[in-house]
Amino acid sequence: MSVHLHMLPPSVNNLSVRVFLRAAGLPFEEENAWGKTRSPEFMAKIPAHLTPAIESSAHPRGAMWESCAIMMYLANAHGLDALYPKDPGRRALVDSANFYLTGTLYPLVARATYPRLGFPCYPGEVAASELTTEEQKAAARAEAEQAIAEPLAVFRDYFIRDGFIGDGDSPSIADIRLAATLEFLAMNDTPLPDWASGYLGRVEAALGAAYSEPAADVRGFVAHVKASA
Ligand SMILES: N[C@@H](CCC(=O)N[C@@H](CS)C(=O)NCC(=O)O)C(=O)O
Repeated sequence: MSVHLHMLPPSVNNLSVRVFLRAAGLPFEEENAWGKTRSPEFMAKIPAHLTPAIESSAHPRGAMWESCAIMMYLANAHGLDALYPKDPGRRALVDSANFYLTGTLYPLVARATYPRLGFPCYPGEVAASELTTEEQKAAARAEAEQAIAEPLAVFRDYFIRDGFIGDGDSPSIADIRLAATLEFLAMNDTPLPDWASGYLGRVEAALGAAYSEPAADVRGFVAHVKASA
């Protein structure tokens, strides 16, 4: 049964699931959701109006969203233990890394990069507020960029060490999620640390075209934005 993926090509949240589907070898088709996420048809299925989102007749609601949850669901449904280890300890590392990414690292990445990418920022954040000056917005963006170093070092020292997240021989869903996220750090003034470039290269080499092909959409978008800045 084929998975129908609603996705936005320049997004790293979406890149995670696009890489996962290719690495998993599952049958899928992709639909570009640009301009559609707030339509009544889309919101009837996916009320959070978020991508990545999948439609699957096997799912109790027929559709779901959240990149990490989608990867966990499909890996569970198809017994993809190499991508999502069954051993409780190794799975705990993967889950912890994914929760830490979405709860701690990604909000900083979004605050640092979305203003430059031209992506909408979340209500209540400095970049989205009409109450702050351009200087204040730029200072807040720079603060977020600086704060990324700490969670990144946690990924290096605790989760990754010299291998992959979950201590397997090949990338897990948490490596896919982190590698995709690192793609947006090219928007920052701070260069990606050498270890992180090495790690990204390791994940990409292990996944091959499953990573490189969809990553080209993000990289092309980032290059375009940087060239137009
Ligand atoms: N935590 C979510 C974030 C999803 C998200 O923010 N999706 C954005 C694109 S990056 C989106 O689809 N926005 C469309 C909208 O809000 O209408 C995940 O990891 O999947």
